[in-house]
Amino acid sequence: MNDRDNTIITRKPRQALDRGSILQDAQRELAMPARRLFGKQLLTLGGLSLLTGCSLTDEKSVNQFLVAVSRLNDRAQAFLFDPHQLAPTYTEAQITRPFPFNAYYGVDEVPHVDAAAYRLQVSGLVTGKRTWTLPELYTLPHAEQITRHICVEGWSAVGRWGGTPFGDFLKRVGADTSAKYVGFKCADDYYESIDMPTALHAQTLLTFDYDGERLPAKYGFPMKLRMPTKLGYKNPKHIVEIFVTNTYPGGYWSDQGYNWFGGS
Ligand SMILES: Nc1nc2c(c(=O)[nH]1)N[C@H]1C(S)=C(S)[C@@H](COP(=O)(O)O)O[C@H]1N2
Ligand SMILES: [Mo]
Repeated sequence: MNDRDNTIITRKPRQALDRGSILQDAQRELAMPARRLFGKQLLTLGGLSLLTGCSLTDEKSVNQFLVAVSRLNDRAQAFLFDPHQLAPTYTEAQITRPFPFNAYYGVDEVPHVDAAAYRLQVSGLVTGKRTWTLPELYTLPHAEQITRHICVEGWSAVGRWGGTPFGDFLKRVGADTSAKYVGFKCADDYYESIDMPTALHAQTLLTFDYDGERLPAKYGFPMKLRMPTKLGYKNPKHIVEIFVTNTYPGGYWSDQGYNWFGGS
């Protein structure tokens, strides 16, 4: 057998093996204790889809992706994050109806936030520490997105959210955008935090609307942070406080030691 034949024979398997060994390396890295990692950021959908070779554009690729992700632990290194990578967007016809509800409790226990009494607290490393009423928030510049929400419990769905670009909001409140984290407290016992590059990502929206209507209680009234570059549980609903910090704030699921699939 000459060299040329050999090359032809091994080309495909070698590509397959490369992906396998990349995933194996990632798995090793991810299994390391969080304190040894560079930062405490969660592996992003973009990073994971690169590792798994899945495009995340339809049910089949998302399902393949979820299977691949199930082998990974839940911490990752910051280099896997590409702040310029955009998540796929969809058409109105591709919206999943009805859009699924999910929380750590049943739909009959959804918190009902009183619109008139509601105040959003903005705190931490911001020059504009203050509270916001809903009418004030509704006057902010508006953007819409139709994107896929991917839940680690094994489902994904396309939805349409409307709200204000979160990066612009952070700049408006004088956030220190060189800080590491943005944390969220919710009207239930949920809390989450995200890295600043994700907070400033072009598709990260502070949403007040779902499918052209005010966000209903089950989808997070009065607001849900929508990040198509992050898995479902990173998207806090019923937000009551937003704070900017350099101290890792954790999150409802990650603090219980759950990995990306461990929640239920
Ligand atoms: N406040 C709050 N936000 C939350 C949750 C929650 O239990 N409480 N669950 C998360 C999870 S795991 C998912 S999949 C999505 C579900 O959002 P949906 O009900 O709009 O589908 O909300 C996320 N944000
Ligand atoms: Mo989820």
